[in-house]
Amino acid sequence: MRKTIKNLRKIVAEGGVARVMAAHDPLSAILVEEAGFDGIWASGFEYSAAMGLADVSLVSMTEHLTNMRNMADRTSLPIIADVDTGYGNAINVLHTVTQYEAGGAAAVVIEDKMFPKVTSLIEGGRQDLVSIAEFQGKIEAAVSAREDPEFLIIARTEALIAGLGEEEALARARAYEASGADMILIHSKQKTPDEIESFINKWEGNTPIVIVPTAYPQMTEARAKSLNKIGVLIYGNHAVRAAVTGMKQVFSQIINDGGIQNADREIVPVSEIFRLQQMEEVKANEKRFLR
Ligand code: SPV
Ligand code: MG
Repeated sequence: MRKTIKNLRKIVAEGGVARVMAAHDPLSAILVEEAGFDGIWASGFEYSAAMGLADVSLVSMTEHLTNMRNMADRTSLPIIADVDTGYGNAINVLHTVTQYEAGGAAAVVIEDKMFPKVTSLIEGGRQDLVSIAEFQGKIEAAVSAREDPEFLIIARTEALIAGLGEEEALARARAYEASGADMILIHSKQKTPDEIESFINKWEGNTPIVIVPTAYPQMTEARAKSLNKIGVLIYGNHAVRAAVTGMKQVFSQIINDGGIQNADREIVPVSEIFRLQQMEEVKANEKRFLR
């Protein structure tokens, strides 16, 4: 497994809650690292959005993997790769896990939706899940495909998203833990943390819980920690939303001002982009090697 400056398993084993921020390209991944997060979420939603596409299994495994690999090349934080359904059945999962581990990920999240999937937070989305037995086969395939036992297999149940209720969510989580998942991601689109807190309070398994509190922002890190069972908190789409916010603001200012005279003062200087591109290193290498 690729060497990283933080270790998600260790943070969780020591009773911490790992804070993981979404990224959609290597530049946003670099900014995640510089900000001080514990890991990078190679989000399918963010990458789809960056491609101008809906998050409904339109981007291929190869595209998402290449983007994740580029992030791994440019950063040193652990990357949790969002591999959606694993891009097909358990046979596809074998290949997916092998490729993402070799590509530099520290973990994969595989969800129990049917391929092709529909993004979770959309109102009235078609949310079809595979059977518990089929998904257990996929988790077992993921566990058997990893080379390094430290590589994390995170099983994600969409039972609450699909409106199947807490009993079904708990039954699925228990079954996925029994199949060898290292952590369980439970997702909810309720506007308050109640649904997730109720699930977590009833969870009696040993595997830590992962949440993505996009829909219920009242779930602060302190509140997550107080529940005692959450190991990883994923900020699922805040990089792409911040990017859209920033670009909209600056683009409209330039249109309204008829030029860049005001916007120029409000955005980072070009020198900051040079720094992120490590131009100093390029210059040093030029001095050293160009003859
Ligand atoms: C993603 O970021 O791609 C996720 C989280 O899977 S969500 O979009 O909320 O389903
Ligand atoms: Mg996703």
